[in-house]
Amino acid sequence: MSLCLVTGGCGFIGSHLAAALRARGDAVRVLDDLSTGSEANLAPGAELVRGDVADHAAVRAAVEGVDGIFHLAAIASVERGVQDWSGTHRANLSGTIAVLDAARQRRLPVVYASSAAVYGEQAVLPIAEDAPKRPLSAYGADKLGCEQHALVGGLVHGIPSMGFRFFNVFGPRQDPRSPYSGVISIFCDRFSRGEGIDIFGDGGQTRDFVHVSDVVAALLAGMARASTEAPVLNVCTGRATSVLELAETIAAVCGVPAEIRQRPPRAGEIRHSLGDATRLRATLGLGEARGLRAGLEEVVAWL
Ligand code: NAD
Ligand code: UD2
Repeated sequence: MSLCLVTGGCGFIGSHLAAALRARGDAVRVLDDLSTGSEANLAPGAELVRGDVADHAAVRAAVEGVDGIFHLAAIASVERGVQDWSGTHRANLSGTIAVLDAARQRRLPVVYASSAAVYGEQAVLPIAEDAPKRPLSAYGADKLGCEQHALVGGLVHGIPSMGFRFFNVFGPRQDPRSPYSGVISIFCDRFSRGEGIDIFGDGGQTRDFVHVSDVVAALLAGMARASTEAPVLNVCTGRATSVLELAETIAAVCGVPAEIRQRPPRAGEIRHSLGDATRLRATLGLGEARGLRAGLEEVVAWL
């Protein structure tokens, strides 16, 4: 049994990870400022340290006695990076540097969340890890910065790491009431309450929606593969779904007509995002990702 630190462990993905770690018998310490996460999400038996991941003293104290770090704390929204450039930078990039800095003395392995947002718009789909990185948002630029600092951490300080570029993650416990939340949680919430939804643009934009259980499987497997070469893998399904198709499927799951209002497109919005999962599966030995429809039914049942 080991002790793992999970930053952002009261959030959507972090809470599922913490629960999986507890279920396999690990001790878990969570560092979270509860800004978007909630104490109700804390995995049973996990210890909560309330603090800011960009506060070096708080992070240094939180890593005491731990065997490995899963770093998920961030302001997880492209839109919030548009509204609050400096504030999101502090949490998303300075927070990651604080984690790496705290890991360096004992060379603790760090598994951390990057994002498909590092790729920006790509001409060639699906997107493999070696594709050029052209972030179109502050959020994507900071996530790319996390990857570069992890590389420096390996080269200069001998810190083993593994980064994961999550595509669009969905599942239970993704907060549906925040305007910055993921599209699936918003659409499921609105349709299940008999309300209409807003689609930004024509709805022809596509995303690769990956279930949180597949993300947790990758994170768990990634800890054993952390290395000073700072590898980074996509976490995706290799299946594209348009936002319009998604809305119609969720309406069908909820048994309501799809009432859709078309809104102007979001500024700087990526049109198509589809990941290549070949390297993920080959490196970590993971199977086929979970299907979208079954995952949507689970989210609607959870609400
Ligand atoms: P979330 O908002 O549910 O969870 C983030 C957690 O971090 C919350 O509990 C929040 O309170 C905490 N937090 C935020 N700022 C903090 C700070 N300064 N100090 C301490 N704690 C802080 O988001 P999520 O969807 O679970 O995202 C987890 C990670 O995965 C993030 O790094 C995010 O950027 C990344 N990611 C998410 C997605 C997705 O589709 N959800 C996709 C790509 C990458
Ligand atoms: C980006 C990242 C993702 C993750 C996430 C964190 C890409 C391709 N993906 O997701 O990896 O880091 O940011 O926030 O960079 N939409 C509507 N109506 C709504 C809400 C959303 O039409 O009410 C559309 C939105 O315009 C977009 C799609 O749904 O085309 C997905 O939006 P999102 O906010 O769930 O995530 P996205 O793609 O910005």
